[in-house]
Amino acid sequence: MKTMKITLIPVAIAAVLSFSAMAADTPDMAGMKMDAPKTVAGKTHHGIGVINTVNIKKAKVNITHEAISSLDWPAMTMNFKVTGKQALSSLKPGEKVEFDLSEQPKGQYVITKISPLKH
Ligand SMILES: [Cu+2]
Repeated sequence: MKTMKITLIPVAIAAVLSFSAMAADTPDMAGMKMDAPKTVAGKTHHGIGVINTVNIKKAKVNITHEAISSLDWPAMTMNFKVTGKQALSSLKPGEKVEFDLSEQPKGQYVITKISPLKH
């Protein structure tokens, strides 16, 4: 009977340890998911440009933007995907805008905020 006790106790301890490890994992993983866009990508850059075209259906805008020094980007014309519920219909070609740019995990840059440039 003594031998049974000795073998059962480590099993019980192992079961408790693995259970608490699983319980501890859940909040850690949730925290990692939340932090990922901030640490891996997700840095916000600020740009100024002029709207060329607005594609509301695809949530895309074509912008000729000024140089963005935080990205080491020269001035250029390019398409951007716009995330979130932006009022794209209020943007007009030829309009000067300011926008926030965020790097997504796949290295794509999306506009997270865009509005007419206030003088
Ligand atoms: Cu560009």
